[in-house]
Amino acid sequence: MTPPFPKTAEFSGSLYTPARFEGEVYDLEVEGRIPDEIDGTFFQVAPDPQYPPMLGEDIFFNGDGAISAFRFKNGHVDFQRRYVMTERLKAQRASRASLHGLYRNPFTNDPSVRDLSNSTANTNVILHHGKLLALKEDSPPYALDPVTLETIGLYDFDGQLTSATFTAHPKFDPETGDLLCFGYEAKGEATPDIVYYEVDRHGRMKREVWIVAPYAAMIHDFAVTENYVIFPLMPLTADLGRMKQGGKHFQWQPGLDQLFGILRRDGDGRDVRWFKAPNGFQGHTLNAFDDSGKIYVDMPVTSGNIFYFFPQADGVVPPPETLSSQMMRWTFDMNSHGNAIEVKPLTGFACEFPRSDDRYSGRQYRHGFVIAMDPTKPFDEERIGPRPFQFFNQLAHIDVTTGGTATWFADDQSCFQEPIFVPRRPDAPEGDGYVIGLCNRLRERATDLLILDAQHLADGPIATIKLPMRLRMSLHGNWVPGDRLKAA
Ligand code: V55
Ligand code: FE
Repeated sequence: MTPPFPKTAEFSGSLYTPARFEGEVYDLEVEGRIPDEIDGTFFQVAPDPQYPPMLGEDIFFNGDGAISAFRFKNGHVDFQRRYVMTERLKAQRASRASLHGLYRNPFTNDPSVRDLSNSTANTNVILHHGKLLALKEDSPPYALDPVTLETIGLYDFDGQLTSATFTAHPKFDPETGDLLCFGYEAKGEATPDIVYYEVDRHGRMKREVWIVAPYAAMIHDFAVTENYVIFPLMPLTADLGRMKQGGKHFQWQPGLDQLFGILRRDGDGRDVRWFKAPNGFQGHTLNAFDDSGKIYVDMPVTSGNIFYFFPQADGVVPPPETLSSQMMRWTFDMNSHGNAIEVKPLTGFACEFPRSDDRYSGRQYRHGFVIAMDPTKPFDEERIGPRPFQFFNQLAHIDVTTGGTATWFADDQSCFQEPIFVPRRPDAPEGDGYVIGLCNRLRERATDLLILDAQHLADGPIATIKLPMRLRMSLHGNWVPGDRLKAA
């Protein structure tokens, strides 16, 4: 018998109660109209634990990866959801119990899974070289069939992957289709080694550059421009000794700066420079570009540790309401000799899960799309309870060239998951298209997929696609145009 999940915030409420659903729904109900020109698949992944945690509690980031596919064609959407059949999920199903301990601490796992991959494959999903890759930053990718969502297995790029790990936030070069990616803790748990790779669209490794960071710490997202690679080293350090004693993989360090390691894309890594900013929490990359030796990285920053589950050494975590957060433009002057960064706000509001028009990835650009939090907007706390972790009540469009913003607030029960931007046509101007994302209705315990016109977000959805079940909070996903899947 599977016991119930714990009643903690990590496993309860409309956003975090595990969904554990696998299956298919043909032709979802739609309110409004889906434009025929939207042709392709929205793939995304949620941490969704198969079993209640072995240790009695666990964090959101440790759930088993479950992939959703929303396939758009001729104004219709078919839905499919399947777990990534990771080694750890297979072992759990065989023993009908969780066998894994703390997040990214294999020393706390059941001895029966000691030699298996620890990956949950739960953070992002991309299409590369005809394969769907489910990513977790502590491990190599898992490859899946993009049509059936069947798991093929761990993928080491046909033996070319020399790193123990692979990022969940790779980029694509918009001109070549090359996969631009990295691994940190690349020589094993808590090592300070970082490797940068470029893999062409035929799966051939074109570039491999190794560097060593000042210390082992989380590098969750990164940025690549035409000429540079930027690694944000967060003040969340890893320590092998602590892990061996059964402690957490990461610990927040209030005394450390935010570091940014910058190297030339075509160099050998010996030119790496570490820029620094005061202690804070670097978020996800909206986009980045370089121009005449200056590098511009658009990335939100929070004033302190938002990962309450990775506290500092004395156990302290700041109450979330004491933290402030903004989208920032970080400017690095490669012609300078110092290590200072110019940091200037792009928004006045807290936002995360930023997306841009991927056809402009790493290039000068204008349009950003985020989910945002406006604490002054109404929320039905009486019936829903307090706002959960990662609660965002608005969708927002940011024009990074003018600072102009447009927002859409749904109502007092709704919150958004990370959206994607889908161009209206392959040759449409930048930002002309649709913003598509999941919206959780916390009071109704329901989930809808919404489509908005990217240039008219404030008008609200042009289509609301109804799911006949509630989906759990997810992380990242991507759009794959229909012709790319056929070609695969
Ligand atoms: C993040 C998420 C992760 C992880 C490390 O959002 C960082 C940041 C879902 O797992 O393993
Ligand atoms: Fe992420």
